[in-house]
Amino acid sequence: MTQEDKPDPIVRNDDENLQITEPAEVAGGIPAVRASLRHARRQMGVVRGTKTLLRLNKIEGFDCPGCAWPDPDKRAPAEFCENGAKAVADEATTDRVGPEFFENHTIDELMNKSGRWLNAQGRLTHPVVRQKGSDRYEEITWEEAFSLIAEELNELNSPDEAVFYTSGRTSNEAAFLYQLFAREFGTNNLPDCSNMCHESSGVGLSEVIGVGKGTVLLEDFEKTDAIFVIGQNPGTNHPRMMSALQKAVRNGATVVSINPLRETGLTRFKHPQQVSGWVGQGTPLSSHFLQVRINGDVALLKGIMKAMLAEEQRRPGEVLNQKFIDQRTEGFEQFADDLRQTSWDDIVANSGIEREEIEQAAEIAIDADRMICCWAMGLTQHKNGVANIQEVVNFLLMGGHIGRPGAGACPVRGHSNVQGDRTMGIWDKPSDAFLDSLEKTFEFEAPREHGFDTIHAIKAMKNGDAAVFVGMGGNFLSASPDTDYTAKALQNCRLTVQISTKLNRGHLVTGDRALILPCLGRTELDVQKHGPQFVTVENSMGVVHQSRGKLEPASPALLSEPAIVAGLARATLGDKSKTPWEEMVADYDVIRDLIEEVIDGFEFYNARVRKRGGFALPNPARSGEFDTDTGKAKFTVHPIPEHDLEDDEFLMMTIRSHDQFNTTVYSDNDRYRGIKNARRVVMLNADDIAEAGLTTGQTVDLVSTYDGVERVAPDFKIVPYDLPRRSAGTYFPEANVLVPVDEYAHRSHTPASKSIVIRLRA
Ligand SMILES: Nc1nc2c(c(=O)[nH]1)N[C@H]1C(S)=C(S)[C@@H](COP(=O)(O)OP(=O)(O)OC[C@H]3O[C@@H](n4cnc5c(=O)[nH]c(N)nc54)[C@H](O)[C@@H]3O)O[C@H]1N2
Ligand SMILES: Nc1nc2c(c(=O)[nH]1)N[C@H]1C(S)=C(S)[C@@H](COP(=O)(O)OP(=O)(O)OC[C@H]3O[C@@H](n4cnc5c(=O)[nH]c(N)nc54)[C@H](O)[C@@H]3O)O[C@H]1N2
Ligand SMILES: [Mo]
Repeated sequence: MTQEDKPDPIVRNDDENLQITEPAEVAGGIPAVRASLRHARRQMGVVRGTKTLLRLNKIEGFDCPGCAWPDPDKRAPAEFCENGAKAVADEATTDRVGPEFFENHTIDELMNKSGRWLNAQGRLTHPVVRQKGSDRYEEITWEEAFSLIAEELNELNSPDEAVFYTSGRTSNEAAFLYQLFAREFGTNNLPDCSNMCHESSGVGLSEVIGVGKGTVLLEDFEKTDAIFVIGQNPGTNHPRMMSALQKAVRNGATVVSINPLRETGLTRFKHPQQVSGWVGQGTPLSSHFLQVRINGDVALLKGIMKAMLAEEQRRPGEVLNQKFIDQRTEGFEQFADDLRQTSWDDIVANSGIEREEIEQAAEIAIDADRMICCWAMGLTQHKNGVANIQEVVNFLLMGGHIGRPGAGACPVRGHSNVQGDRTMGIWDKPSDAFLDSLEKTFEFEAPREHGFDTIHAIKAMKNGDAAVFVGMGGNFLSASPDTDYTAKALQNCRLTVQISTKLNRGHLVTGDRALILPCLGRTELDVQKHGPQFVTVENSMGVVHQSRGKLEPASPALLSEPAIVAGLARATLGDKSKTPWEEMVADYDVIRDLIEEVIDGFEFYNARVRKRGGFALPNPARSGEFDTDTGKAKFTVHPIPEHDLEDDEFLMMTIRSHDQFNTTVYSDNDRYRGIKNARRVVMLNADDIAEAGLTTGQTVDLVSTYDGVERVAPDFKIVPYDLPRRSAGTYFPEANVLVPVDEYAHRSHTPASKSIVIRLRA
């Protein structure tokens, strides 16, 4: 295929045959156990499958690549969940994609296969290259691969024409080396998946509480009285969180869920690893479900807080934590004034929730001595993503719920080490203190100018301001917004390099030259010169611990991620670099010693991480210290976002099904939502379907016309679903073509993939 024939980058599925049944009422239980075992057997065979699942998240085993939820200290015999098991089975599969696969398939041919098919072909085994003008990938040695990349990098006009992307599965050790290489090369262009994920949480929290991370530990769930779960679908995406919620409920806590969808896990849950979870009705979890409109959370939270303020007037001293507000925060008066001026009409209209229901939710918050708020992508992926997070903080601050046991902010991270990668310096906006420290340890001059985040990396490649793309894991093409635009951006590059475990669509839309460098996964034994190595990761609650792979590597030709980075660095930087790349790879303890030198909080890293359960990083807000410019936590004021939809417009959120991990699709089923054999579907309220004269199962094109540009996602089938009027739900990544590259959150630049205005074209 030549560069002139722009391939269609839309994710096409195999033949679909939509079936609709009732959504499941209970999450977990026997169906979840059966689904995990079935998946493991299919990918790995009976023995390897069972052994692998038993090593998952054990103190001596590997960290589950499924999500970043922490592990309890007293683990169940097998602390795994259905979807963690799927993620592991997907990596530990016995199928292989070797050089002969690429001899037999041109890139054009592969473009006609679905993302699901590509992933199902198995693990990548050898480095391969696509030479300029060639229609396929062919085998290349590691040495040749490294010198090809070095040559391209060194020919750039400026180091800032290179982009080094990271997805969140990369270990602390690999991430630290990767950012060091990028900075010794001379750029801060280190975009990561977090830019598309919890960046709004990081920016929002840093501004108002002085730390960009959550402030709770797992044990806080046992001590809390109320948990608000906002814009998150833990039954599918963080199933291990369900055990923590179940325990909290048994201890008397109330769970309130705020979501446009009545997600299965949030109503009832059966613990798949407890006998009591195999029978009976399951634990009722969320008695309070607020079916908010898409992006109606600011309005709703303002409503809850307005009700609290009114109640404080009726019962002075009984609702707010006035002492905390006076001593530890600022901006309360302005904040309270704004709430008083906000009308109930606006609140009800924009949240879609009646005043009475809002007041009931306020009662729960008032009654709670200790309260936790959890959230995920339903809050971060809006234009006002940062405001959403800061409204959650306002809500917590009213009751003094930050900095004491059983209470706090809990952004639930996605990728298993996305938080650790950031701690290690994978960041386009590093602080001067971090760079100073890096320079001192490694004796080089670090670039100071901030780099590209994901959105700006895409634009730079599209405009010719960047020409080499390196992806440390992930699927940049399909995960990014505006698939067609991003495809053109990648095709504009001179070189695209993907360091990967599995084949994905991102390997097919390339620069002039392209490389796939296959690496070891979490599950695999990593033996270096000084013997078997382990890596370390940081979970969603700031606890750093070991992960040790045990399986035979998928191919003897695989290198570990740290070894790949070191190879790249030596080839590119030569003797200019004084960094001991080879020694660091020979023994990862050396990497950890150097991390300890550069980054605060890692004192005695090697010793402490060898202790059972690892160690928690310092977090000032968790201990009641607010590291802001004034030393106080800040109340902030935000307008209610309004979406003035035309009569034929809908507000669309792009979400995950029960059977995918981000861009990796395991099957076309969404068991909990009762949607089968189809992913090109659009969920709509039944009354909206009737009013528009459409029918169930009818095929329509989805169209977005942001900024006058028409973006079309063709052939989506209509599914009636219980969601608010004028809302639409589609799956990520099928609907990413509709997300405009310029539609992103203020300040955090997170793509607004949960609030895209669309029309349906029959
Ligand atoms: N099995 C599995 N596990 C995963 C992943 C996976 O793909 N599969 N991905 C991982 C990653 S990287 C991440 S970031 C997390 C993602 O975890 P989630 O954030 O749970 O994932 P999404 O499917 O994007 O779901 C967002 C939820 O927000 C709701 N929502 C959408 N818009 C709004 C809104 O405006 N307001 C409110 N209140 N709710 C809204 C949706 O209905 C949905 O329930 O999961 C991680 N874990
Ligand atoms: N419309 C829309 N877009 C979204 C989202 C959404 O909700 N809606 N969610 C966003 C979010 S929250 C995220 S986090 C991003 C995810 O974006 P990414 O992290 O870029 O995407 P993934 O699908 O997780 O990446 C999967 C690929 O990673 C590789 N891989 C897996 N394990 C390893 C490993 O151990 N090492 C290496 N080197 N490679 C590995 C495999 O080759 C696999 O094909 O997508 C974002 N995009
Ligand atoms: Mo994510």
